[in-house]
Amino acid sequence: MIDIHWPNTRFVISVAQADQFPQVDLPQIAVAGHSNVGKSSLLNALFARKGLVKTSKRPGCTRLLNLFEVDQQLLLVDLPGYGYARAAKGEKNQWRRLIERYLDSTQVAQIVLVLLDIRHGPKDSDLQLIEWLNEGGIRWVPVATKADKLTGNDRAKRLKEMTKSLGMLTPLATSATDQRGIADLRTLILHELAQQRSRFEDEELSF
Ligand SMILES: Nc1nc2c(ncn2[C@@H]2O[C@H](COP(=O)(O)OP(=O)(O)OP(=O)(O)O)[C@@H](O)[C@H]2O)c(=O)[nH]1
Ligand SMILES: [Mg+2]
Repeated sequence: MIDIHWPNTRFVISVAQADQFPQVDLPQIAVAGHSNVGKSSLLNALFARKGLVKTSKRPGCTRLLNLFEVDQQLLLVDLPGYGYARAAKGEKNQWRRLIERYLDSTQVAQIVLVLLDIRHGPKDSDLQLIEWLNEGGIRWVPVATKADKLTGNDRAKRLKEMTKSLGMLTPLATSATDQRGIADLRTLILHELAQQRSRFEDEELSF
């Protein structure tokens, strides 16, 4: 099992265009989801580094892909949020193209954390993303955010509903505010990476 010291994270680069992606030979975890769902906050919680990733009350804060290298072993990618109602249509398409080009760009193990607000998700745009990830054969894992906003009963009820609409996949409930689920998310990421790695090794062996 890989061991990662999460606070040993450094910001690498912000990318506005697909041709600026650096060649990085590390497994990559991308964080995707609606604008304001809590992507940047969740990354700060994961890194245990307050303020390393910029967050905002205003939706549409993250408009570039921001790349973070964790303990020289992993690349975490903060993707721009989608579904931001006030963005111009042209700009929305540009975001989508950028995200798609990023996801197409790498050959190494890649997992997308699909973030869903525990109170509302998944919306149509989330389901579209999931469909597209499935079509592209990209591994994704659902993560519910802002779990501190609900009490125990409501949380369980919402998770059950989300599980149904995701085709019986249960999201991991997390909160960047009270740290719920953050340790589990770290474990989940390491587990996924170990699985991806052995899958890659199997594929290489079969050539
Ligand atoms: N209560 C609560 N609020 C949260 C949590 N995570 C994020 N927020 C708040 O939600 C707002 C948006 O958080 P961000 O992390 O900037 O969201 P984002 O998905 O990165 O947004 P964009 O960059 O605009 O796509 C901020 O006001 C955060 O303080 C959480 O776990 N609990
Ligand atoms: Mg953000």
